[in-house]
Amino acid sequence: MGIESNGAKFIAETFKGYGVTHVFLVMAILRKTMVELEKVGIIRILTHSEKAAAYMADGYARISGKPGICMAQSVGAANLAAGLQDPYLAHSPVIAITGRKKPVAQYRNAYQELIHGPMYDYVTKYNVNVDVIEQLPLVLCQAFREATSGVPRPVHLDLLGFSGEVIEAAPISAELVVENRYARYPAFRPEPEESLVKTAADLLQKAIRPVIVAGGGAIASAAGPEIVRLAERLSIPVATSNDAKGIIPDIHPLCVGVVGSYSCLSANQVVSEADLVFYIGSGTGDQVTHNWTVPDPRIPVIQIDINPSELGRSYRKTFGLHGDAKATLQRLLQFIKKPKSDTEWKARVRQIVKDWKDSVEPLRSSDDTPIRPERLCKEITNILPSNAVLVADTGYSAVWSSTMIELRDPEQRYIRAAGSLGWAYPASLGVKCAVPDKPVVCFTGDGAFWYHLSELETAKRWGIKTVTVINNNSGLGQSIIGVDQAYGDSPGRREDVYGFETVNFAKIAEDIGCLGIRVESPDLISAALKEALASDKPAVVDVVTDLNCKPPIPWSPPPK
Ligand SMILES: Cc1ncc(C[n+]2csc(CCOP(=O)(O)OP(=O)(O)O)c2C)c(N)n1
Repeated sequence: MGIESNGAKFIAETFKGYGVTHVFLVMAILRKTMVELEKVGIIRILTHSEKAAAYMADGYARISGKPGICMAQSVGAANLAAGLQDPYLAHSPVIAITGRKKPVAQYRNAYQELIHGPMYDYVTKYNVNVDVIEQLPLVLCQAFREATSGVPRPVHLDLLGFSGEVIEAAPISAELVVENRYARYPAFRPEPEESLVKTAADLLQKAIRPVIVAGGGAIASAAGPEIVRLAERLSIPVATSNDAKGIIPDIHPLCVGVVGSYSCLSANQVVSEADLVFYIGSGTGDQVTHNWTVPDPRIPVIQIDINPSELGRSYRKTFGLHGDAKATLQRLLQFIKKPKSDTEWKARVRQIVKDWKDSVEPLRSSDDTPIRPERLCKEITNILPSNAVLVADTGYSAVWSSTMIELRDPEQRYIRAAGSLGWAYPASLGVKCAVPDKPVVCFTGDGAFWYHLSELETAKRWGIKTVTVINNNSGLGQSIIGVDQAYGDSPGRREDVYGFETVNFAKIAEDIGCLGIRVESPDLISAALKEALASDKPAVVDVVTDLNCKPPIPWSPPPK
């Protein structure tokens, strides 16, 4: 990079150096940089809203571990910030770039602009203004460093000029520096002291009824093989948070399913019966613990986390190991001397899982119309390619997909919204951009899909060939229980606050130039999914389901 360079070229070359392949944006932002990005072969995905751009960058980041980049001009900054909530909660390395008006426009009713900083404070770990070109080389590298090291999370750069034009036009002579370590997470794999790892291994070997709860941190660390090895050596059952679903195949004899509030009965029961819980990269928040009832707060815990502040945050009897999950488990495995097989605990766990699976099988095999979501999930299980990425929305979409779809192959991945309704469809497009050779299937409700329906056009324009399965019950199914409770016996138009028109999303998809298939009978689901997966267009499989189907209330331990 020589004297000739400017901010636009510098940004494009830096992105290229860090391995960025796509950026997601709404114009007008960094227009000169757009020209330079094209020159270096980075694809610029124009979206229909800033929030969708952030979600696409998030999906891209979660599947690849590489920072996902999204951008918006000054007036789009608030929309973009809203889209950072989910990646913040999910520990995803998104780099958000906005423009901000020059000082001459400030403090005198600048058109279209609020102060950006505070809007980003709570959804980023690094939130800075870039006022002069001399800052650019440092903050760009720092953005990648912050996003990928320690706990990955979004960062925000606010460049001078409402579209960042001041920074991109400025001459710069700084040398281009690319630190490959920060091109993807985990940038570092720290390990705890050996004596602590040894003690943890002793505790695990002495426990009679241990259980592993793997969380999103275990996925980020790619610790699946180590978790399975440890589980098999000591016959420890493995439950996962929703984020870690798939880290052990659902059909593995030691897998007990997803634990917490969006959970399998078997997982909650097994974790409640354990005498030691081993949290691996899990935040022990209200969802994964079902409001800290599963397990009981008095239970002894071992916990591995890359962030030392997490160790013991919710369980007071925690033996903490500060480190990367994979590296720490590799160490710990060296101290497991005597394998345990065929324990009573393992037999008990197998029985619990069998009972649960037997109890849901009639619903998974139901021939009812409108179609039951459980049946839809069974059909997806049977069709899902062995290297597929399943991207799920929040609410019942997360419950159905994480409890009723089985991931049977260790190659399959599951990614779900950290809670923002509507996240999954644009996120799945970002996932596909990052892993174009893998089949990507999005599982969403119609309420969620409505949010970013317009991105079907983006998918068509760029040939982003995903399969979107819509559990279309013409309403916000998960909202019904709460509304019914609020109404009680009193009459009224309760559907006003959860019901929608009946809409055929397959028709809309077809109009936009995608493949659309409407399915109203359970025996046609399988053929529709196959056709969608084989199609050379982005596909929507619009499955008409029953608004009144509810997943079971999560299992809670009986009061002591
Ligand atoms: C941004 C946002 N707003 C509201 C909610 C609350 N919420 C969670 S699930 C849900 C209903 C989802 O409806 P749909 O996607 O159609 O799926 P269904 O429950 O019908 O299966 C709502 C309103 C949320 N999680 N996120």
